[in-house]
Amino acid sequence: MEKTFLMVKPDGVQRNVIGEIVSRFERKGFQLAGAKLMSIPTELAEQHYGEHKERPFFGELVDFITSGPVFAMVWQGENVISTARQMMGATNPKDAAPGTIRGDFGLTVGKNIIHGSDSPESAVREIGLFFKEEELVEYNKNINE
Ligand code: RTP
Ligand code: MG
Repeated sequence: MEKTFLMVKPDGVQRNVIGEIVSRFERKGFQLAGAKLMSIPTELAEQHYGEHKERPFFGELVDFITSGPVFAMVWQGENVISTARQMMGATNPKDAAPGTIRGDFGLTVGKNIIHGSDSPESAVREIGLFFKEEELVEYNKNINE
């Protein structure tokens, strides 16, 4: 079953849209496999955004993502990685279509409400950074096993 890592960023938590965001993925038909409200340590933020280390906004990115609690989630389902990215909308909320999460709730690229893995490799990497195996559930496991 395909899995992705999604995270409501500190601005989304502060603006009380965790429920709204969870609800959108539930209604779409995806299954929640793990979730937790947490503060991100600086080292984890730097690892998570490692691909952007050389970018001019890296420092701001790490400061922002560690500025308050985030809601980290693992979702599963068919094509969940790319479909979740579509449901999130463009990186910059000013370009994100209405009806997408960033289009409906965000205004600026620095505070764009939600993160989502951008490829199968990123998904595996990010799920491993944020969750221990025992924090994820298996729905299809026979309970008598
Ligand atoms: P994310 O990783 O957060 O899901 O966002 P994304 O894939 O849509 O965008 P990405 O290119 O990975 O950029 C990561 C985050 O960096 C911030 N950003 N700031 N100031 C800027 O020009 C700029 N560009 C990107 C955004 O908050 C973006 O989500
Ligand atoms: Mg990204």
